[in-house]
Amino acid sequence: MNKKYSLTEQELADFRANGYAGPFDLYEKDEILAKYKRIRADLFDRSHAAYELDNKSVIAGYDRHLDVNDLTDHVMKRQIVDKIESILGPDLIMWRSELFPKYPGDEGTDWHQADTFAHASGAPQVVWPDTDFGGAITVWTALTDVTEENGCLRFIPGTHEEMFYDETKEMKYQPEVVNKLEKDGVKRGFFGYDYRNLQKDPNFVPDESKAVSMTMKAGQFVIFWSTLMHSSLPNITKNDTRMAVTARYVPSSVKIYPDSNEVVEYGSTMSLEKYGVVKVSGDENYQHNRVVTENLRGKKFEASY
Ligand SMILES: O=C(O)CCC(=O)C(=O)O
Ligand SMILES: [Fe+2]
Repeated sequence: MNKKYSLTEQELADFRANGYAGPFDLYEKDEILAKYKRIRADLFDRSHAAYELDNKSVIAGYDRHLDVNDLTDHVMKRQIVDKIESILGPDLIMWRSELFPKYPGDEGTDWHQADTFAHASGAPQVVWPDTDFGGAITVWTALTDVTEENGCLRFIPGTHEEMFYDETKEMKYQPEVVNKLEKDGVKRGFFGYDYRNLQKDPNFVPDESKAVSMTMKAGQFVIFWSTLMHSSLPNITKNDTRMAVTARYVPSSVKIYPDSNEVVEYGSTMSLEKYGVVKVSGDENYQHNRVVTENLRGKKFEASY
């Protein structure tokens, strides 16, 4: 069905070939500035957050759409959801959001792909019904301007249909290596893991000559398959923090965290007691996921423009 913000035929064809689409405009400059200010303030207040964690954990940035009202609205925006529908069809859930800050001096995010998202916890978090190759559509929204200097995303177009990593291999969590690892003279790691440990072929080297930089204005978003080879550059600025929020979408038929009550990764344990997926469009007639219709402050998940 053609919705107001659907991908055009050409955009869809390009998305299928490249594994990503965008950047697209979502928020005006003044709007995103005001929103980012509110979000930043609200993030400090964990009184209604889904997970009890110390603030230092990477996963403290998970699923704040479940308690930060601006993020609750954000994940439901039709400018985003119409485009995801063009790719995945009408019945959609959003299962995970994450905040991705890169502060001045922070390492880049090393090259990776995510299919089942088992990479850090060891247990599949995303299980498609009829295929053992799934992943999620990630929408990465810039809350600040994003440049090559402050840590923009990088993609290797067309790599989304073959996994170069085996997420069932183990990686050891070593928070002490954050900002310490270098690869080819570039500071990059994976939030306390070394993603290279998951390579199927230990000699595999991503072909960075084909990589493209996603420089973006605050308020824009890009869409990509989580199975696309992606990374980000280090933030080499002195005082320019880059901040992004991702939201991850799959068809309603996909099982999220099957048979799990908690998730252990990045050195923390999160209980799924308050967790639920968000129905963003169409029907959710499956019984396999707990679905939430409002956030933990009582604000409804409602479609809006
Ligand atoms: O923002 C980053 O540095 C990494 C983002 C990422 O890996 C993702 O959204 O899946
Ligand atoms: Fe990623």
